[in-house]
Amino acid sequence: MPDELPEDSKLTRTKQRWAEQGRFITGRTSRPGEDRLPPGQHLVKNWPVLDLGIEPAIALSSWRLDIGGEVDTPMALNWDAFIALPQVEHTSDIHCVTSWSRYDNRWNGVSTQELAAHAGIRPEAQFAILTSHDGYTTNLALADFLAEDALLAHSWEGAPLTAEHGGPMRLVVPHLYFWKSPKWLRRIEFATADHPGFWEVRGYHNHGDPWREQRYS
Ligand SMILES: Nc1nc2c(c(=O)[nH]1)N[C@H]1C(S)=C(S)[C@@H](COP(=O)(O)O)O[C@H]1N2
Ligand SMILES: [Mo]
Repeated sequence: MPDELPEDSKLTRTKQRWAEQGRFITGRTSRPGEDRLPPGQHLVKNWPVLDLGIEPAIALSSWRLDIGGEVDTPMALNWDAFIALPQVEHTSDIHCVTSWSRYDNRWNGVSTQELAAHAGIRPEAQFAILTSHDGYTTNLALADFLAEDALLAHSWEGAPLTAEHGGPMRLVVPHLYFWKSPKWLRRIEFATADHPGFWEVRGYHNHGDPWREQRYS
């Protein structure tokens, strides 16, 4: 893991400027179940790649997922231990804050609820603080992390998740904007206090609900 984040790229600076300007805000609200497409979003058929510009190469033999903080059993799962956990399949929509959405993504992996139970999450835990191999960070309230359809995904559409989309494993939290779904997940820290992540300190909303257009803070 890099000690420091990379210099903000041109794309990062552009997205930060959009946050300052309130780009893509429509002021409309809609509800899941009524409209499938959240306000200000447009549908794409392809799958854009968005990240800090670093694509870590992670061999399965050296892959580890650290789970720490407010848990009974801090652990460093290796790939075999991760894959041995009970598996789930969820199909969900992606909503990126830069205004594209993509329907019907079929994910396979381990549910966040399963993982939390495996580590023995303590009642003091209120937040999940996530750190990735490229230095990216993001933060989730525990209830969002533990959403029914949230999972640590290793496969998409029946095939291993490609490196550009976060393989070997990324988090998927479908009910929030996609910046809350870290690629190349390295560490989950269950914390009593919130720690805003990479985009949250650069003007993005702390919660990120697409149905309420929580794009920027
Ligand atoms: N590790 C990591 N995860 C990340 C990012 C990143 O830069 N690094 N970018 C986030 C953002 S802003 C988006 S929109 C999605 C993009 O995921 P995709 O490239 O698979 O479409 O990843 C999110 N997770
Ligand atoms: Mo994004």
